[in-house]
Amino acid sequence: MSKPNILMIGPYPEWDMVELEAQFEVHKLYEAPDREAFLAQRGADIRGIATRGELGASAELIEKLPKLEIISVYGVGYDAVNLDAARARGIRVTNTPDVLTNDVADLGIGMMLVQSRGMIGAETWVKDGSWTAKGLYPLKRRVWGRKAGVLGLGRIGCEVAKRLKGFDMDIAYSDVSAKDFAKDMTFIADPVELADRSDFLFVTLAASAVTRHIVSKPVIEALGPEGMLINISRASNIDEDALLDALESGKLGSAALDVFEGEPKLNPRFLTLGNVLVQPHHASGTIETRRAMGKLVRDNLACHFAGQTLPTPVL
Ligand code: 8YV
Repeated sequence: MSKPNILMIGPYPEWDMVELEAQFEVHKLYEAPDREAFLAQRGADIRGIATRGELGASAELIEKLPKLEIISVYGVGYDAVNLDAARARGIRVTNTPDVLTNDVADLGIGMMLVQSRGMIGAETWVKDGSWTAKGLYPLKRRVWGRKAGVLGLGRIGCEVAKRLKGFDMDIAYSDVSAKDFAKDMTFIADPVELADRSDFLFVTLAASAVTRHIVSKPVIEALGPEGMLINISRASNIDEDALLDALESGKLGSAALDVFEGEPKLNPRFLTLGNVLVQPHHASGTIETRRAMGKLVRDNLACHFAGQTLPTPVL
């Protein structure tokens, strides 16, 4: 029997390519010299998409694939997939939850520590001779025992909170409602109030049209000149212009960001700021997690084409 044709929107690690090519007829849209010509020629053969969280699948793309049955996302976030277009055609959508939760939380905590203790600047201090020439490195802010806010107490938010407890922090969270399992944390519905009582504000909620710019100018300014914003979710959850203004004016103390509007090209204003730690959207980027994500993408595709229950369906 011939292998199902699948379309890849962006590359995966080599180990996944080997496995995918063994199971499917793989077409790499990202390598096509002329995407439109490729879609016009081969679009009607495609039965599955393997995409990445930040790349998703647009309505325009879905429309060009009349035989599309499934979109398998390598990532927990599926906000870049046009769910309405998929739903209208009965196209299944899957993601890779759980397997990446701990790594994403680890990166958030790591960024908090690196940024609060000024570790990047401290390394430069050693390497550029400042330690010998100028003496002691400027004092930075402590992490343990301070106040943290978690915006979105889902899987990733819970793992962030669990780690923050290890730093004896006073933790509050916002979500659509108070969670029974989170009685040792303070529930604050309003993100502005949450930011106001936080030294560190973690953004951990799944992005959607509803959460767009939930971290608004008032939220950013409530966090204040001593506060730090840490984003390990999606850029769309933050009003990026307001964030840049506040970082430039000092109305916000600092930020640690793994995601950006228009990434990988980010707003050049970020590049000249001394109070922002920037990371290349790699919170799930460990070999262990990426292997598990790749396997889940393939398992979802394989189950679909075998007529079996999907391991991690979204739609
Ligand atoms: C990316 C992500 O998919 O899980 C998500 O939602 O955005 C990430 O895991 C990953 O960086 C691969 O591009």
